[in-house]
Amino acid sequence: MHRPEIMTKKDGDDGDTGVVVETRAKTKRPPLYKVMLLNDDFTPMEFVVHVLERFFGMNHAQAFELMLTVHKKGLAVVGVFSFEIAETKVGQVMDFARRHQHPLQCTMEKE
Ligand code: TYC
Repeated sequence: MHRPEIMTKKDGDDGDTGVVVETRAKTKRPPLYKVMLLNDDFTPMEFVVHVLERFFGMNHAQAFELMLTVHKKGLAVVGVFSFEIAETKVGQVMDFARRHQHPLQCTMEKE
């Protein structure tokens, strides 16, 4: 004779409704910031080349080429960094230019 099967807790029913919702923590990458150098008519070319070598780790040829790009185009991105690093670079360049009484401007912008 057939009897209905009753599943009791001790038989392994966990009490859940059986719907599995997958949850995955969203890992957002931190935003990046472009650091830009602006052209002006007064800052000496050699000074800008020195800035690019000193604060952006470029060799002389790379620094000279990028300085010429800024000179011709008006501005150029000289690096892309996290907010904190970008802020530090801008501060270092602005401070260095001010101490040497050059009007060189360095800014940052969210990418
Ligand atoms: N235009 C400057 C000059 O002719 C050189 C220069 C280049 C200045 C790049 C600023 O970000 C700059 N002396």
